[in-house]
Amino acid sequence: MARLLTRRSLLTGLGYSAIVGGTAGLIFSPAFRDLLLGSGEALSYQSHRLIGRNALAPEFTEADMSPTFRTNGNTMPASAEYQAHINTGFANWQLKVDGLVATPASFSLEALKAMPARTQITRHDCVEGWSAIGKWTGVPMKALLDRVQLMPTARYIVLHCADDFSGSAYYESIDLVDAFHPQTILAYGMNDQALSVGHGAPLRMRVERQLGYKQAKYVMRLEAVASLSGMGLGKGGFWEDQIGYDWYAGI
Ligand SMILES: Nc1nc2c(c(=O)[nH]1)N[C@H]1C(S)=C(S)[C@@H](COP(=O)(O)O)O[C@H]1N2
Ligand SMILES: [Mo]
Repeated sequence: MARLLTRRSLLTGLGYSAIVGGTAGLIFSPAFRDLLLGSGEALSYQSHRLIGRNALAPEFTEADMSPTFRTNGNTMPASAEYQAHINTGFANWQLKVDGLVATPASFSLEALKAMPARTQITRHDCVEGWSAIGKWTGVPMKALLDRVQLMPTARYIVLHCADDFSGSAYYESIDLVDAFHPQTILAYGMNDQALSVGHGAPLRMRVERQLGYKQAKYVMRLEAVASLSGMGLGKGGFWEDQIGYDWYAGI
């Protein structure tokens, strides 16, 4: 709530004309040709972009960390492939990075851990009405994208997950501003421990300026795409497809 109020006061400070002008630009920007945003969502998206591509979500101290951080959604992917990874301690697991990239690549957990890491203590906000502050450690998505080199036609990064609900795979997507944002990481550590299965082992995204359902767990593959229309039901994510949650879940 505090952050929402902050954003509102910032918007007031920027003035109405800036927002209207910005929104007109937004509607015609190529990134939105294949997405129909609700007006509240467009305002949220555009206000974040006005505040700045690299504006940071608040970070907290160890003293602020929640004593318990509950799990939500799937907590144990059912697929045989994932079960095999659990049995082998993710030793043969690899993150694929492909799609519209110059050099598709796969990264073992060890390879990801050998890359420069970022640790951040942030607040997770679930639309179902709970929040928790936790510490996340992982590799910035930017570092992976720099390795594979996006093609100029790439506009979104799709995260393919190992789990499903009744056969519909969980997936999520973000634009390139969020993909290259310094706080967007693929986390393998939580609260100074290896990421647990319940919280998305071996790898989950943290995209800190958005809500909980964007924080994809059990990430198996990053795919660079030009359009989200061919993914799932075309709305850019599992909950976006199923119940119409906003694709841009800014907080
Ligand atoms: N793959 C996958 N990612 C997911 C979910 C899920 O069910 N499957 N649930 C989402 C929702 S709604 C929330 S609030 C967070 C919960 O993360 P946690 O279990 O670490 O608390 O994960 C998000 N990412
Ligand atoms: Mo959530």
